[in-house]
Amino acid sequence: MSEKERIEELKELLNRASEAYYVYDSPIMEDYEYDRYMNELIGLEEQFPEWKTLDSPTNRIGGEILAKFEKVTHTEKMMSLADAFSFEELRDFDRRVKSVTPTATYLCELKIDGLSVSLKYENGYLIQGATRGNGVVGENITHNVKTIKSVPLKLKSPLTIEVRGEIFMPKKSFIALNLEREENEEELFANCRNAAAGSVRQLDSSIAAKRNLDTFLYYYLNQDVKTQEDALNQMNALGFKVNPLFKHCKTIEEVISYIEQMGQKRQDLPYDIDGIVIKVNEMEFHEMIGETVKYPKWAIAYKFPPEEVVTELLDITFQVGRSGVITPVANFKPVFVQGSMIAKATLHNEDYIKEKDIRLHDKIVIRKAGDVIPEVVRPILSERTENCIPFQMIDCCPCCHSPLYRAKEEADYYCLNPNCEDKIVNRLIHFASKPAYNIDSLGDKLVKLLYQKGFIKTIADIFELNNYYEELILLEGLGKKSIEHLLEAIEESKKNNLDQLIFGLGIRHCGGKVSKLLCRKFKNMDGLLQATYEDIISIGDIGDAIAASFVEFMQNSENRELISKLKEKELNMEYRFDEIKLNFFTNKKCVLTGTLSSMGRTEAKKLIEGFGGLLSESVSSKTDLLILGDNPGSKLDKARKLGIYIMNEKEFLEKIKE
Ligand code: 3BA
Repeated sequence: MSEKERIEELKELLNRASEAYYVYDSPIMEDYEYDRYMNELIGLEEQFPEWKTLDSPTNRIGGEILAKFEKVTHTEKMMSLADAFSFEELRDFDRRVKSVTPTATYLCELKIDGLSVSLKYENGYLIQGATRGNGVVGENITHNVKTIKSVPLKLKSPLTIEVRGEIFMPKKSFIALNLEREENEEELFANCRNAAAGSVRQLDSSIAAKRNLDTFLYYYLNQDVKTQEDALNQMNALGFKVNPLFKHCKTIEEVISYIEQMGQKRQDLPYDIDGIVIKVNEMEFHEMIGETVKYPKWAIAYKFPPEEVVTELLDITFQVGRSGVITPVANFKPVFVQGSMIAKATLHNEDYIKEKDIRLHDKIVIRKAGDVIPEVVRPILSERTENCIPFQMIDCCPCCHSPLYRAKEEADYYCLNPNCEDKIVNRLIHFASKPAYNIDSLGDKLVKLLYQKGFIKTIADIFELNNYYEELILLEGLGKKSIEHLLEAIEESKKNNLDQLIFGLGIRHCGGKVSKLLCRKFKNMDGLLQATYEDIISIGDIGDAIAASFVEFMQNSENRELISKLKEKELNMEYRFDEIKLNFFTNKKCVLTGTLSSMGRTEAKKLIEGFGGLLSESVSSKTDLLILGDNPGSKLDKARKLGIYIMNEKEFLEKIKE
């Protein structure tokens, strides 16, 4: 056999083996065998580079590095899907479909929480992979797509076709990736989809190659297939990975029972799904039913309500907040909820636990209601045993052991000891945090370390750290570089606007919004120090409790001393009225639910406030608009009931740019 023939044989063997393993889930070759053939092929291709072809499995190793992403115009617009959040909306969809095509049936598929991709093949060879982009123009990600093991590099027949589907990261791979990133102190991915998107958007394909991405295809373009079910089967026969859990349903009630069934199964699937896609199965009906500019009217995506997961309550621990408030925390067997592994959730306070009668060792239901904070929904009473112990509130601070105090009419217990270490550390952490004084590189862990080593106790001490350079660089785990970076960041932060400082001080009831209002009114620190209760009330938007607590703080001699030290350290004490650019968001009260894929909450808030708008926490009749992120919470229902304008992320990004 010639070397050229051997190369052909090896490619064939290896491609068939990985197809069996990655697409059809039925291995035909041992790992060591695969590795041996692969090494042989690598060697031969090095010797005869002219014989390396597009379908060589060595292409999957990656290594290609782009300077930038090329744009690609899709041959046919990549549409999106209309959403439904209730079975009623599905029945409406069914009525609309049946009014046009009374004999239509439905093909239901899992809605994979990944990112859409289009794959093009010429004479059976993969020639292009592209992201959805805005539907018309996407980005060329061929170099990364080639590294995904379940994507065939060569089809079983020499066809020129396009297929579309989803790239995703399995839950296990996501968890492993985040663990690794945590060890390397890299930023964590919020969920599987962000991890997949982040991997595909790498210019260096050897990164994507290591990320263990996978695919499910569900759209076969311009082919002569009679039904969606046929399309799925044909794609699978060509070598594409197709999710096997699809179901053909004759009626919408059958669709609904499939949805309920899959809702049960969701937790046990090895990948994240966020709903079910329902499509009219008969292709001939698609054109008759038609489409809007955005989405086909023959398909709809049912979105699951926030995922609820059952786990076991192992322990209830207590946290001491910066105000001294004691928060009970549920510690449970780690579970995967909506894209991340969690092991803890707040229990709010004693009353919350007693009302729900949550007991130690209970089986409990956990939910992450769009808004990233997980909560304990309820105990499962049917699974309660004698080993489940009723909750007992503690009476001493878990940190300093001083007796706790609960005010009448209030649900919370407080530690009143001003020297309680947890209180002090959490005050410092709050000050340095992103929404407050935003000192880059002074994160929670470093604050704790600096406190434990005796470098900082008050906020003013942070601004003295530059006097201890020699000592700081000797701290374990920190180098010269990171200390220099920290000191620079602290110096830089002194220019921060005054409302950030006021918020950072951690005055009771005085959040970011109130801090801004106060600064607008009193202009500088001296104005704020002199403000009376009446002055503050006259602003209008600030209530009784806030005004009282603010004045009390500013009159306290220790606090006044702290502020004068900060003045000495030359922190900015003047409020800069940022020039406000007027646009759509000016004077609008906005609320955000769910997570945005393009930015975090803090960033969205900054943008909106930059235009003179407000981003508040909860929906009320005063809310002007709701910005809808992924995995929305109950705010969405409320906004709908109140008839509040709902804006998706795309529209938000467009309006922000105007
Ligand atoms: N089916 C996402 N769009 C989907 C082809 C249509 C469609 C989806 C789907 C429009 C999933 C919108 C973006 C897009 C390819 C357009 C699915 C899933 N069907 N099973 C009906 O699992 N996430 N997404 N992607 N074309």
